[in-house]
Amino acid sequence: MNPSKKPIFLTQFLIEEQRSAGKLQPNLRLLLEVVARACKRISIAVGKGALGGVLGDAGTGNIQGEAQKKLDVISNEILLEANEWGGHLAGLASEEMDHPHAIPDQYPKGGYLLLFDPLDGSSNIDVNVSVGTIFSVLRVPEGVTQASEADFLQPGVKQVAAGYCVYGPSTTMVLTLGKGVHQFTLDRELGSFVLTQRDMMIPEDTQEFSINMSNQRFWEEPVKRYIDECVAGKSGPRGKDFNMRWVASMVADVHRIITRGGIFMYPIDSKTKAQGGKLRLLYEANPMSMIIEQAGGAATTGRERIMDLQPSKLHQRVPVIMGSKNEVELATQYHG
Ligand code: FDP
Repeated sequence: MNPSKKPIFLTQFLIEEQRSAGKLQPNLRLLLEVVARACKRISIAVGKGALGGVLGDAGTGNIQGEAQKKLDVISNEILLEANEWGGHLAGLASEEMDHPHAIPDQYPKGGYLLLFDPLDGSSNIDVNVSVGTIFSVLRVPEGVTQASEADFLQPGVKQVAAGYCVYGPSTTMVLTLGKGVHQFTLDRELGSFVLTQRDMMIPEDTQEFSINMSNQRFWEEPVKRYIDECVAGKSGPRGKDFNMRWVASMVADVHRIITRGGIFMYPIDSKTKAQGGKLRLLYEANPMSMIIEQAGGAATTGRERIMDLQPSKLHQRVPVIMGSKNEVELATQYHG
């Protein structure tokens, strides 16, 4: 951001998007503002750390059999509470809930569906490393007022907006409405998101890969080959040295890639094959794929474009390879 220029707040940015040839529907604008407000509350809760009494396990598990952290549960509740009354939604779905959350009877229903991973990177919460919120917005099928699970099963290409928030040294929100990717930074004193980068673009080439190397022995041949060649560096077939980064919060790893390029991989392996992969399609892989593609990158399962997949269940998992276009294409090509 140019400090001599007047800041553009998220509200102003969205109103301008709405005005420019009616690109952004008023109800979608309201939805995004409400999500941003909820993310500010999550950011405050995360930022308090041990002082807020919010660290540690909640003592419960989600549908995927993963232990829930207190902050997973708190973030989920913040997003539900913020969004259920506004009249812009016909349903919400979350990583932390087995089934979609119905809009309570007393509130009006709207034309959108909101899906989210309220706090991605749970293993990093207690150790003060960046975590984040990922969200995806779909249109509700025609004629539906109270959405059922089947209404959420839409391919990623149908998303009308997607975004994520990283709660790191600063809180940043990255957003796409289907035309470019824009970054906002939370001004903590003002309590407002300020536009800090318009039209983010991922470099097509990279020398940085991101994968959990401890899973190496479980990988399929194409992934082994791709990573072996990166590790071989200058003296290998790629003829250049690669660096490795693995935060283990997808939001933080993808944010780095959006900012300076790279390839992020959570491929299918023999450990996760039975469940279809590790990461969730509807509220992790799809929104991140939309953002990555809008920023000029690519996102595949190794075999197909992620956003073309027809989901078969709400908590479906998929293999993920995303980031700098030329690297994702090469890794995908190795899958034959
Ligand atoms: P987490 O389970 O801690 O929420 O969403 C799943 C995820 O984190 C991603 O954010 C992250 O990239 C990945 O899992 C980390 O997996 P590993 O524990 O295998 O490194």
